Amino acid sequence: MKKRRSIADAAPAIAAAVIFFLTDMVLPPAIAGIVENTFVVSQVNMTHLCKETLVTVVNGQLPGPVINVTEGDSVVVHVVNKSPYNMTIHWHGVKQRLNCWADGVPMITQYPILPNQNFTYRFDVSGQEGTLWWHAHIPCLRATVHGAIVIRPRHGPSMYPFTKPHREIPIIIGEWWEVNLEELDMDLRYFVNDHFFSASTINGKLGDLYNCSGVVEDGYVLDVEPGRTYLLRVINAALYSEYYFKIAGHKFTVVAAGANYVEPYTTDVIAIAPGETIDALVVTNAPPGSYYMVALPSQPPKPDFQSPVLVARGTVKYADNHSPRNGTVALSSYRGQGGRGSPAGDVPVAPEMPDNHDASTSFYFHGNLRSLQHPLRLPAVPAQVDERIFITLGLGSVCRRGKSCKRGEGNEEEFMLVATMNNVSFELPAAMTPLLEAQYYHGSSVETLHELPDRPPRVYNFTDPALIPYGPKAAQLEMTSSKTMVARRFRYGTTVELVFQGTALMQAESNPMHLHGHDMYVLAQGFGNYEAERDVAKYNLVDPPMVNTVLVPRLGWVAVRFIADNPGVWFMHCHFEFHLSMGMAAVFIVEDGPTVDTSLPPPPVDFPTCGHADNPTPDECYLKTKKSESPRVNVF
Ligand SMILES: *[C@@H]1O[C@H](CO)[C@@H](O)[C@H](O)[C@H]1NC(C)=O
Ligand SMILES: *[C@@H]1O[C@H](CO)[C@@H](O)[C@H](O)[C@H]1NC(C)=O
Ligand SMILES: *[C@@H]1O[C@H](CO)[C@@H](O)[C@H](O)[C@H]1NC(C)=O
Ligand SMILES: *[C@@H]1O[C@H](CO)[C@@H](O)[C@H](O)[C@H]1NC(C)=O
Ligand SMILES: *[C@@H]1O[C@H](CO)[C@@H](O)[C@H](O)[C@H]1NC(C)=O
Ligand SMILES: *[C@@H]1O[C@H](CO)[C@@H](O)[C@H](O)[C@H]1NC(C)=O
Ligand SMILES: *[C@@H]1O[C@H](CO)[C@@H](O)[C@H](O)[C@H]1NC(C)=O
Ligand SMILES: [Cu+2]
Repeated sequence: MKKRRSIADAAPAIAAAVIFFLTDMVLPPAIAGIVENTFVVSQVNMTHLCKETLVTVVNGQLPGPVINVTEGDSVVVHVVNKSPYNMTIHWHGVKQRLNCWADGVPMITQYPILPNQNFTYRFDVSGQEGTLWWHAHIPCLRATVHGAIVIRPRHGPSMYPFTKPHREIPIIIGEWWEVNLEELDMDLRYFVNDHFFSASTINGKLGDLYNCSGVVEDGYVLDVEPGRTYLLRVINAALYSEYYFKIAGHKFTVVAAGANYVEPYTTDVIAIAPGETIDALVVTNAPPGSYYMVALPSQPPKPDFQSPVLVARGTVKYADNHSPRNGTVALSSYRGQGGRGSPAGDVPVAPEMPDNHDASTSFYFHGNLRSLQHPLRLPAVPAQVDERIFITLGLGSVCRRGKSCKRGEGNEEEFMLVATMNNVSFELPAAMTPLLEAQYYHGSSVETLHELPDRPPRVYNFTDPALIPYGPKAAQLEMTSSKTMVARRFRYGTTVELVFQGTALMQAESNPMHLHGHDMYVLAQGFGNYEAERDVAKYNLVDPPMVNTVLVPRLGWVAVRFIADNPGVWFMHCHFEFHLSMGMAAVFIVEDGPTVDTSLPPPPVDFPTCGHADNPTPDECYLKTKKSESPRVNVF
């Protein structure tokens, strides 16, 4: 176990600073460092589509700054909140071993950072290499408050389990929103108005498929040299959509997913859902010229609601004065790939994209990932399962005024749409001590929790497409309920098997399910309804990929296992923002183990408890909160 160092006295600096020191680690005299960053969150005006929009960003940039570290480093990020919003930053996929305090989920792990307040995050990146990302965990603000986390091997790029790349480039797929994101969250939560983003983006650029008054939007340009290997670190930071990503005339070799290495897998298309990160090599072995890179949002077909298909386009541009290293490729060999345009001319070659309703390309892309034998790979999949939870994901209705309501003509506004797991929708209580603080100081006496059940209360044909529109079949199933803090408690070291079952209840969306603080082994997936007798046989117990975000296919299921060996309070939720705002979430509480090395240490000294650093003691604060709250049912 690595010893934690006090870095509280490291001087904050506006510019990123890297302070190196020698470690006492036994293995090769590698250098681990402290990487220090300051994130100033503020609002800036940005103009796209002829319209000035006020956006909340970090250090004036969209996407925000890259956190660039090597495995084993300690990261310090000083967040200075100059925005008018409450803020927290979540380090998506960072395991935060024994460090749940830095996980950045408001009211689950910490109080939000209020406007004009500061907060310092401190965490290590050990045992992980590849691409992760950071984002605001304030509803919808992550659309613009996000950036890449790049973790390189500690002993340098020659330690990559693949060709050392010539350059490494983050590719962040996102969305450009012209609506106020705080209002967007309210509208999603209370289902007031439908909103759409105005464009998709690649590294913050919309691309030449968008124009207004004849002025075309800039696209992201990747300048390349021929005959080189580039490592693209692809991140889906979008609120709304899965994406298909392609580069005309080039193939990808996928080498990592969720900062875990995978067996090299060659494909011409990357399918990526919100919260996922995919590392892929691209060899520039096409005839020198220009090639479009395209990010296409995908969505379920009708009868699901159809949103406009908004495509982001960038360009891979070969340097002019080079001839290809690998000889010339005959024109016909890439024309035949369905491209149009001319590689040597002004018009870049465009890739042929999958249909935007295509679910099987995403299914096969994800199904083809296998974990790579590598020293950082986690131990073998545990064969023994301690707890099994079968979780249905769907939508449902609650009565807006909390009373009973019956669907009939003219009373549609009495219903509120929510998203559920096992027919219960997650709600944060209005005022409370953050759950982690309450759990740390008061353990199992924590109130206001509602247990996530082991299985849905009713069995029905989960994936019957006849449920999708509001029809007579859905009417019998749609009523549901919201509970504060839907949660599960696990003893330290429990092996948990989760089967996520997508349902057709009022929609047929996929669901990218994200677990904080742990990686999950992805054992199997399928379309239709999960059947244990049949599907357990499909489990990959040999080399399943490990991810922090697992995509549950549309009208399908996925089975995962994880070991609850990181004490703390961890959010588990869908990474589609509309599902999260509507309550598709739960909290996993992992209890302390028997030793110091298996127990959550106390909060850092400067960690604000009960909202103020100068608060008396957490105890008094907790009691104060408890008294002022109305009693709630405690199911534990
Ligand atoms: C953004 O633009 C508006 C209107 O032009 C202006 O009133 C406002 O001060 C600007 N805000 C910032 C942060 O630049
Ligand atoms: C990240 O660090 C590596 C090694 O220190 C350096 O080569 C690279 O340019 C850095 N990248 C960024 C985006 O800062
Ligand atoms: C910001 O956080 C504070 C403290 O938890 C809370 O009282 C307030 O309502 C929050 N503000 C918003 C806009 O959510
Ligand atoms: C927050 O940090 C900034 C920059 O380091 C500093 O100027 C400011 O005084 C700090 N504010 C608070 C409330 O600590
Ligand atoms: C601008 O957009 C319109 C509508 O999307 C399109 O018809 C037109 O060709 C575009 N113009 C340019 C210059 O791209
Ligand atoms: C569920 O519905 C689908 C589509 O209507 C149908 O193909 C399937 O047989 C049904 N399954 C069961 C178990 O009834
Ligand atoms: C969900 O629970 C409600 C009661 O709260 C019930 O009426 C409904 O049938 C249940 N739906 C499903 C899909 O289990
Ligand atoms: Cu979802």
